[in-house]
Formats: sequence, structure tokens, C-alpha cells
Amino acid sequence: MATNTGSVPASRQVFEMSGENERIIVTSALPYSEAVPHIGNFVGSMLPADVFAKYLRMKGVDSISICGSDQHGTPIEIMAMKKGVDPMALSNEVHEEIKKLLIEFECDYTHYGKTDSEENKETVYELFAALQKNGYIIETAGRRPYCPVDKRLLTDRFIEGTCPNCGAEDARGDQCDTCGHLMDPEELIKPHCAICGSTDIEFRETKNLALNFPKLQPDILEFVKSHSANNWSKNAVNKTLSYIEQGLKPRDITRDISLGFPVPVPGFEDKRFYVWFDAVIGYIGITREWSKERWQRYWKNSGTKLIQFMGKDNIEFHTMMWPGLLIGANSGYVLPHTIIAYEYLNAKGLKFSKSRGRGLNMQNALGIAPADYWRFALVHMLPESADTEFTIAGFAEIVNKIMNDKIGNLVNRVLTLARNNEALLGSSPEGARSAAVDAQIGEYSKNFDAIKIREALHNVIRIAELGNELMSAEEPWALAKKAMASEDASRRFKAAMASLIDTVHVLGVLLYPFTPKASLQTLSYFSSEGEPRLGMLSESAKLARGKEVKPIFSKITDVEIKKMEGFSTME
Ligand code: B3M
Ligand code: ZN
Repeated sequence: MATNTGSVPASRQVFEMSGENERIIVTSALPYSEAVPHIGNFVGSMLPADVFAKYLRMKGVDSISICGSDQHGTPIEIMAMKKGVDPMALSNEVHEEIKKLLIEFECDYTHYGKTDSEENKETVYELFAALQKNGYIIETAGRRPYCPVDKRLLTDRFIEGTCPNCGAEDARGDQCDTCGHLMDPEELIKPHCAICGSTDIEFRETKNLALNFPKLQPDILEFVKSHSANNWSKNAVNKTLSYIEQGLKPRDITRDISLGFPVPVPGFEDKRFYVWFDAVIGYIGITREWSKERWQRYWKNSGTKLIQFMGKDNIEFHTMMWPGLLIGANSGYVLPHTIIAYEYLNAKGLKFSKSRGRGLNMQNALGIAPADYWRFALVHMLPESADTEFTIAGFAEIVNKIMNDKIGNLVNRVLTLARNNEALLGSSPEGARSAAVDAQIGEYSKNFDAIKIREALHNVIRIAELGNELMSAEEPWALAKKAMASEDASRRFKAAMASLIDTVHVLGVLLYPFTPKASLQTLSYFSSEGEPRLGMLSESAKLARGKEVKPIFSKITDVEIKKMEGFSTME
């Protein structure tokens, strides 16, 4: 498989468009830094957020994109315990690994930060103090599971059992990953300790601080009603409304654990903030970590739209806890404008789970195919409205039949024909775009503006198909042979090539959010530099002369398919 020659700028400028008063913050759910994310996790938040952020930059919108490592929480504590290492040391180490992998996946967020930063701690304390002052923090007392063997309270993922909602056997104390049900650990059927496996669970009295959701409920309902028309995904609206219908209960925001920010309240000194509390606030903390001078320009500005990408298991934290705490604190931060939650990309026959360690994670994926291939194929499979099955055959088909056959071959054939017939082409032909291509460009922007990322990719594919149709109808290679002797053949050759060269240029620009390397390589034949802009499509495409043409994509081979089969669960 050929590697691309184009390259993505390592760090980039923030787009600050003058004129319109529109600003956008794009966020991706923050991956837990206990292990490298698997590709199902990558496709559900990090990838679409980056694709969308690249589109906004191409459009020239004043925007920043924020992601980072979620460094607290029981997944990290459990992994550290298994490995016998310090949780924060593990978390910082994995953070660096994820950061490096994201760069390799061509995700260039404005900032990839951490939740365990001074800036985030300050933001957490500031919002907590405001919530306290405004009367939204209450004390709760309750019985919590305790393991007599490990001599500790079993918060969140430290206790496992059967889900009372769907019957999945691997539900955890805070949430069932299979059906998304949020719960109190007492609800688990057949609970056992995740550390030692003991089923001998006691319940002990403990007190915590909670967010007063019943008091926030009317405001949260009002928020959902007034904001969900902003292109929220259906699952986000429906899930949230159904939670609110059942009546919101207070939710603890402190825990009996040792990892996380200490709670600055007398009597609670040995508790820590719940990971989800400081993780959502982390979006602000990470922006502060990025720039002391510029974070407020985005977060404290009524002209800002906050657009958030996540997997469906993260919905209620973003549609209730997060806006709830922002409304309660009343500190002038923007509320989420759009919530996009994806369904799951499953892989029944493959090891996909990161808690099992060895799955098809981001690291292993890059050993199989370059980043562009994954980005394209995963967006093509993006589970926008239903769980989707990832299969090796499906992946190979997208790479071979769509990327290679439809797009890569067209780009290669047109550029090679142009290069071999420079004399015949004469000066750059102009004004050659068909109405059909124009319509697809319009749809592409419309789809992106409505955050229908997969549909926007389909517009790109359709443009390549239009190019291929023109290629077969006009057979420019045959026309080139006749052009010396026939005026008509020469005219038709020039007209067809003008249109095809323009199509390749359009593809070069529009591919950028999906396959940045292939995009930049394609545009390099047009002597274009830097990140492409949508505005380039209104200029005529001028081919650079004399450049050697190399394919932008190639087929996936049996060797690579074999490597992928190495992640099969059927050993
Ligand atoms: N780390 C859960 C997850 O990785 C969590 C997201 C936090 S977003 C603020 O699915
Ligand atoms: Zn369940």
C-alpha cells in the first residue's frame, strides 16, 4: 500500500474570521487515559469532531476544536491496580500515547489537553463554589457497596453485576454499557467486587455532595426544548426527554476514592470529585490550558455555538449534568448548542474492547492501513442512526472499491492524461464545471452545516462518480490520439479535460476533512499550499506542469487483511 506524500501541518493557526459574529467551539468526548482508545471509540467522537472542525476551517469560520484525556475515574484506577502502577503516572503516560496517535491519525485539534491540569482544577472549584452559593449543592447520605476483602467502598466501576434494565451481565455500578442505563449500585443484580471478584458485598453508610437535579429540572427541560432544534441527534433528544419524564433525582458529584480533585468542603476532605463532574468542565479547563488570553473569547460569549460530539453512552452527562451545572452556576459560560451522539460501531468477530487490552485499537489500526484509509472508511460507516457492524470485508470494500477504484483511479488517470498531453491542453482551460458537480458541492456544504458528516462524504463520492461517467462517455485518452488530425477531437479533448481537471481539484478540496493527506497531495498538483479553503472552488483550477503523478490511494492487500484477521476473536 502506497503512503501519501502530502503532509498535514503539525500545528495550525486558529481561524479568526472577521465580519460575522459567529464563533464555534467543537468538542470531542474526552477519552479515558487508561488505555489507547479502540477504533469504535475513535469513530464515535474524536474522528467526527476533527472532520467537522476541518470543514469549519475550510469555510473560514472562527472556530476552535477541543479534546483531551479524561484522567480521573475508576477505569484508570482499576487499570493501574491491575498493572501495579500509580494511577496518575499511568494516566499521564497513556495521555502522551493518545496524543501522539491522534497526530498520526491527522487529528489536529486546536488543543489536546488534560483534565488533571491546574487550569481545570481552578475551573472546577470556581463552578463548584458558584453552584454552592446559588444553592444547587446538597448533602446526600446513603448506603454504598463495600468489599470486606479489599476493605474499600466500591464506587462506580469497582462493582459489577447484572443490569436491572437489560440483563447484560457486565454492567457497572454507575452505568450499563450495553443499554446505557444510569444507576445506583444497589440496583445491580448479583453484584460482585471488580477487584477481587467477591460476591460478599456489604452496604455501608456514607455521605456525599450532590447536584440538586430536582431543583434544576425545569431549567434543564427548558434548555432541551429550546436547543434541541439545533441539529441534535435524535437519540440525544429522546433519551434526555425520557429521563426528565421519569423525574430527575439528585446525583452525587463526590466519591469515596483517592483519584481526582479533592473536595474543598469541611467533612468531605477525604472524598474526590466524581470524574464526570470534572470531565465535562474539562472542556473549559482544556481551553484555558490552551490559551490564558483567548479562552474567554469563546466560552464567555453569547455569539458562540458549542457543538459537541460523543458516543451515545455519554448523552445524559452532556444534556443534563453539564448544562445543569452551567445553568446552576450562572457564571456566563455558553451552553451546548448542538449535541451529536453516535450509536455504536460494533465488531462482533473482532477484539474491539479496550478494557480487554489487545483489541483493534488506534495503535494496531495504523499498523494495518494509513490514517486516511481509516478516516474515510470509518466516516463511511459512521453509526449516525443505528448501531453498525464493522467487518473486515466491509473495510476492504470501502478502501478498494470506493477510495481506490472510484476516487484514486480517477485522480490518477486525469492527472496522468493531463501530464502526458500538456502540449495538447494548451493554456489552462476554464469555466468547465457541470451543474451536477456544482449541485453536489452545494449539498456537501448543506450536509456539513447540518452536521451530517457521512452524507457529506457521499457527496464527494458522487462527484468522483460524475467524473468517471464523463471519462467513459468522452474517452479523452482516445480523443488525445486523434487530436492532432481532427479539430473536433482536439476541441472535445480540451473540453472534457477542463471538466475533469476541475473535478479533480474539487475532490482535492472536498476530501480535506476526511483524508487530509490525499487532499493535500492532490492539491499539490495545482501548486496550492497550506490548508485548503472552500473559497478555492470559485477560482479556476490551474494545474502545475511537469509534476510526477503518484496514486493517492491504493488497494488493501491480502497481507493487510490477514493482519486484521489477527484481531479476530475466533482464534
Ligand atoms: N471519558 C467516557 C468515555 O470515554 C468519558 C467521556 C468524557 S467527556 C467529558 O466514553
Ligand atoms: Zn443494561
